[in-house]
This record gives sequence, structure tokens and C-alpha cells, in this order.
Amino acid sequence: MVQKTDKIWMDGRFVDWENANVHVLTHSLHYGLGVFEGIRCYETGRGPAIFRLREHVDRLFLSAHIFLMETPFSGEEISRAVIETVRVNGVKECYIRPLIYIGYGAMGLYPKDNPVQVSIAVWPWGAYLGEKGLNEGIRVKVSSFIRGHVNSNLSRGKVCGYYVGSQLAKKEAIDCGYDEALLLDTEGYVSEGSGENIFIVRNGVLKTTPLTSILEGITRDSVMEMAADEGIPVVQERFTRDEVYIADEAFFTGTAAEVTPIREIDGRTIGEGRPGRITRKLQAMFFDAVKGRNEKYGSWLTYV
Ligand code: PPE
Repeated sequence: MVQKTDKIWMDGRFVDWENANVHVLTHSLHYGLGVFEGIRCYETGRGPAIFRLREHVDRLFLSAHIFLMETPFSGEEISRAVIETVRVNGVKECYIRPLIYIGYGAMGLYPKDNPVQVSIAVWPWGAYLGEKGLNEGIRVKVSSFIRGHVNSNLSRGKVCGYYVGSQLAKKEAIDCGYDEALLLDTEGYVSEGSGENIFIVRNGVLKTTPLTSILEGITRDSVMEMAADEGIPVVQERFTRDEVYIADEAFFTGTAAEVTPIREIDGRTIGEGRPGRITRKLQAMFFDAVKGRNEKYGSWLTYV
């Protein structure tokens, strides 16, 4: 169960957690058109800090733009509301979920005059793939479901409906005894996890998929920048599932998943079956950055 907090921001005002309800004919609930973000706030030596708030709010509005949703709030207003929501709930560390959705009004596929509504909820959320996964690595299965075609699942937007496929993939992976799914794209190349971007390491080179069929992950961007700062060569290039099979190291990145090592894929051990040197280095740098322990990445933090 999600861990409750006190208040949820809905369309400009705070509502008690228990009363944050919508009508059952809320358009997005039926047809899947809504856009959202996942952001984390971490405890630092100077109080709670939100990681890369500006980039997340920008992506939220770009998602809305892609899907032609006119948001009745500005990015500035949503940023302030995110900070306020963390503050009023008095949480030190939390996950933040802004959602822009189409409200109650007409039914059918042309909701021209339905209100576009916004909510922001926060709740404590531990390691997405388990503490053990974060420390020792997870086991991944290439999914029989694929990342939808780029002309139907517009992958640069973080849209609710996309996650139907992600859920099918995740359930299949777990039912088969794995922890997480890796989806291929329509041409058979690796795209991303059900809710994560993927990196592999081979011969000291860090490789991640290009932006063609994936969500433009903010954790992905952070990791690439930190790797470059460390002098680790980074390439964005398509690769196949067997390149993951023979990688020295592999890991997932995501706001929820943070930097989670992958120790096995489709029954093949990756490297020595435990988090590799570069993975551990980047994971440590990531946690130092989000927890305000590295001044160099101080501009990524918004103190609450
Ligand atoms: N790809 C997908 C499909 C995805 O959903 C996410 C985030 C990422 C990549 C990584 O993006 P970023 O968070 O900007 O590094 N997935 C969100 C939802 C997870 C959930 O289960 O809910 C997240 O991590 O917040």
C-alpha cells in the first residue's frame, strides 16, 4: 500500500489525502490520456531537496504539449506547488507525482471542452526494486511485449496510457521469476525497462540507447553527465539483446529505480554477477549528488 501523507494539491488548493477524489467518469480514467512526472525529494544536510525539479516540470509541460493538453497553470505555478506540497506534508524524503489529466465532462474520444486538471501527491517511497536489488543487482527478462511504435507511443511524452504495456511486461517478468522487464523496440533493438532507462558497460565504455524509442530520462541525463565528468566514455547507440548478454556491467536508471545494477538477464550472468566497478562508482556519485554531498551538482537541487 502507498504510504499516506496529509495533503494532496488539486487544481490550486490542498485537499486532505482521504478526500482527493474524482468522478468515476473522469475522462483520463477511461481513455488513458494524461501526462505525469515522477520526482524525488531527498534529505540533505540542508534539509529536504528536490532533485532536478526544473527538468521534471519542463518535461511535464512538453508531455502536455505533445498530447495537446492545455494546462491551466504555468510551469512556475506547478514548480511552486510541488515545493509547497512537500513542505505542507512535512516529509523529509518522498516521491512526488504531478499528474495532468482530463476531467469529467463529455465522454467519447473528443473531449474538447472537458477541464484539464492537475494534481500533485507526495509519499515516502523506498528502493523501487528493493534494497537488495540496489545493493546486489536485479535479474531482468527481455519481454515478449515490445515498446510500442514511435508513431503511436510517442515516447518523448510521459503519458499514462503507455504504462499499460509496461505493466504487461513487468507482470510477465515477475511471473517468470525475474525482477524487471527489458523491452525491445519495434525493430528488435533494446529500448528500455518498464519504468527505467538502461546502460551497459563493455571494455570501459558506457553505452545507452539513443532517444529514438525511449523516455528522455532525467536520471539517464544525470548519469551521462557524471560519467563524462569522471572521464568515462559515453556513447548513445542502438544495441541488441545479445550485447546486453555479453556486457561487463549493466544497470537501470530512473527516478523511482535510481541507479539499480542488473546482475542477470535471460538466465545469463552479467560480468561477475554483481555490480561492477563503473556501476558502483556512478551509483555512489548519484547518491552523493541527490543527497547534496557533492557541490559540483548543487545546481540540480531545489531546497524545500
Ligand atoms: N523510461 C520509462 C518508461 C519510465 O517510466 C521512466 C521513469 C524512465 C525511463 C526514467 O526516467 P527518469 O525518471 O526521468 O530518469 N519512470 C517513472 C515511473 C515509475 C513508476 O512505477 O511509477 C519514475 O521512475 O518515476
